[in-house]
Amino acid sequence: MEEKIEQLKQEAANAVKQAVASIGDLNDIRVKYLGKKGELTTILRGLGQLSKEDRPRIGQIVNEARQQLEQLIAEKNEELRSAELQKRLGSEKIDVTLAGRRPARGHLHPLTLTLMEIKDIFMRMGFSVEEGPEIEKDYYNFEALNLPKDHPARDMQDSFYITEDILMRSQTSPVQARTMENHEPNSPIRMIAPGRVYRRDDYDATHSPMFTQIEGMVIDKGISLADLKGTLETFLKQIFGEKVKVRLRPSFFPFTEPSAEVDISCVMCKGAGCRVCKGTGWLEILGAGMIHPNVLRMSGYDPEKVSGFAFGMGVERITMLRYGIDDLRLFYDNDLRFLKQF
Ligand code: 2NM
Repeated sequence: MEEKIEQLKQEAANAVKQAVASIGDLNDIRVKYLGKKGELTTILRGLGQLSKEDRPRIGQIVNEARQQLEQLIAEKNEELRSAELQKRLGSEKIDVTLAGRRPARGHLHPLTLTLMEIKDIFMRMGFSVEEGPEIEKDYYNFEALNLPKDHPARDMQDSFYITEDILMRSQTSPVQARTMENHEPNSPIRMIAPGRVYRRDDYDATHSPMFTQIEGMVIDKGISLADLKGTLETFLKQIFGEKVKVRLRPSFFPFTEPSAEVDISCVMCKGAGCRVCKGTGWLEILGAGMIHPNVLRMSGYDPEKVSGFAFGMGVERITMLRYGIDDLRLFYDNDLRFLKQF
């Protein structure tokens, strides 16, 4: 019996020594020898069958063996735990000197950037920024702006009508008419109106059924074509650079008389002639003119007492020229490869 116990003890001790893989292995050994049905436990249970003289002696030996084994297992357990800890400390260490990871941040759309810059320039010149509805009355969109009933822009083919007298605004000029209406007759106005406008255009590289416009207007006593030219030149030199040249060509708009197209020297070739300016050296950038007497009268202003100029431009076109973008659709496609560049 003593030999059997000694043998079991040795066997268990060897198993503990070799249990290097995990704490789980060690537990298997504990169950095998010391568990409820473990080998040393079984001997302890069987003490009753031994003679009275043998019982205390064998009992003592088994208990000693159990205690020694418990001790060995506890030591090994500690050893494995500390090895595991060292291993984790080695592999999971944090480099506190490493540069932080920046969270991905969004940014403004290129059209918004251009709009903000244009607004800034005009605000520095004392202009207010006015807004109006995108769903507009035919009266403000056309009638108040001296566009007669038979004007082609008023055709269902050219504008998005919602009812007979309500449509998606085809220009931001209705905001000018509304602003005049909201002012004391003949009181001075310096304003711009940025926003979306809608036209029945096909969607291709140069046309979109929705685009962004900025129009503006100045009304006061004695406003002349010289004020128009000086103001727009000041604006264009800030947007496209001091060196840019500006010229006015005669044109026609129903709401202005006289009317002009405003060109700048080509920003790509500096006026030498290239593909973008079609060899002319000039780019059409603005429409403008002196506000038609009928337009002033319609909104309660007296063309005998005050005069004014007005202008309009496409924000997409200006953005394309500033950044060298050749396809209008890029603004609306939401392709991150494009948007990320601004
Ligand atoms: C343009 C070109 C020329 C314009 C005129 C007016 C108003 F309301 F004062 F009569 N607003 N905008 C105007 C004049 C717009 O866009 C190409």
